[in-house]
Amino acid sequence: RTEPIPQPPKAPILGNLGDLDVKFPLDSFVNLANKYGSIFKLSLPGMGLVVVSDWEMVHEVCDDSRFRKSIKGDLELRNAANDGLFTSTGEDEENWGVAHRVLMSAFGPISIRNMFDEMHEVASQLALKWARQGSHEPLDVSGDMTRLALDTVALCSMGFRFNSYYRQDLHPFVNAMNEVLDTAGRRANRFMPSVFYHSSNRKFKENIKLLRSTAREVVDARKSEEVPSGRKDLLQAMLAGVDPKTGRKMTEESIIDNLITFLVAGHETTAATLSFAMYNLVKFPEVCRKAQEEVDAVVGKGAVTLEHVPKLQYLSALIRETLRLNAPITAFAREAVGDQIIGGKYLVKNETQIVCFLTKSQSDPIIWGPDANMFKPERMLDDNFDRMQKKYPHCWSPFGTGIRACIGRPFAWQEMILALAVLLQNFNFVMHNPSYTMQLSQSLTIKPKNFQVRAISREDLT
Ligand code: MNH
Repeated sequence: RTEPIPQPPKAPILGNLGDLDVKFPLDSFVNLANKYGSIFKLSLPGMGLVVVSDWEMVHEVCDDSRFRKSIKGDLELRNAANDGLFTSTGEDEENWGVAHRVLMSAFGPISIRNMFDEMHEVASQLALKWARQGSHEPLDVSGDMTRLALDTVALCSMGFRFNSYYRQDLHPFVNAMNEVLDTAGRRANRFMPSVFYHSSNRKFKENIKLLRSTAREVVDARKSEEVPSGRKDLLQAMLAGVDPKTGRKMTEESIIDNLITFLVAGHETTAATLSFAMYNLVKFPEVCRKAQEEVDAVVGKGAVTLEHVPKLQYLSALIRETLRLNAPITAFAREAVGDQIIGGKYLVKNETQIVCFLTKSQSDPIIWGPDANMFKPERMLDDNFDRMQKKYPHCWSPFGTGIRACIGRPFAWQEMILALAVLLQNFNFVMHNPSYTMQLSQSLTIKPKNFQVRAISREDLT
């Protein structure tokens, strides 16, 4: 026997559109989950949506034999990145498989370690900028973390320098990318015939053209190097790699799709996580003190090195806890493969989109206890973390799940630990406006809005 999935009352034609604030959907989803429980459905023009938000249901929907990633929500972004890793439908597209297998080792531990020096260089640029602002100047955390993440991913993946800390305006590529992301987000929420959006459509296409031509120039320049640079980056791996399964190499189009994908998938997510981590550090002085003690003990006064990274375990726990409570990608989407019954009694039809809502599921009190909503890095120290992951698989899944999980996780991890270590080593931080309460902006990810700190140098910069 099945039961109907709870659903708010529907309006004619628009269905449940009125239940969503399309500019800032996160609050609407939290409110709906609080009201309707751990599973509810919405009918929107042209699509239906099931939202699950406790551990048990999320865990069930992560079963790759009954469900798969859905890209229904990313179709607009697919205009820019085509069948690149993030926006591909998956194993049914040959380019996904070839790119996945070629890139798995390029994103593996050895390659990531080779990127340490370039990551360090960008982190040092940030520290230098903040030192030069002096201790009275309010610093725009999300903005400067975005510069860090963008410059890092462009430099490490293809040797391209945006030099975001050395310019007032944004690099034209970055502008175009932001506009594409913004437009893609808004287009996904459009329910009027497309003729209403003519001029924005033209701009959208022009921006995508600029993204592709810039990426193509980088690829061409690499291919025609007179003196080989010897770089061992992601671009190099994509140009040289042969897929062991098909014997195929990645096509030039697929390489361009994936370069754009890395920039898009690799910058906002990492920048948002670092911004939330900074917020948690200034909000919880005790946590900040422990983190700083660890950095002082492990790193001391010299430069942060590769060897320090795995030893900074409290920092790791702090980032994990940040990703639990402030997952920058607030949900990932799955779809049923064939009709499925979930929760023992709810029927979801073939290809129905099911959204795993991390903002709620990762603070499920059944898993995390009565203090589930509190920020406590201690619960994320290695032993605890491993035990929780084993006992409740998917209870912490800010990087997605299964074969379509984030390929950039080790990259992001090294980059984030390094950046926080450099910052904590060099500065004490205070909230610029002590009465600031967290506000969020939402696009592909959520990020703190108008969050400013002041950075007081601990000593001369190392
Ligand atoms: Mn990342 C997929 C989160 C950093 C490149 N990433 C995903 C997914 C999540 C995610 C969630 C799965 C989305 C889905 O199921 O629809 N990613 C993150 C977070 C961070 C992050 C929280 C940082 C913190 N990601 C990065 C970085 C890169 C990157 C850095 C690249 C340099 N991510 C990807 C790619 C995919 C992905 C590529 C798609 C992989 C695939 O489907 O094959």
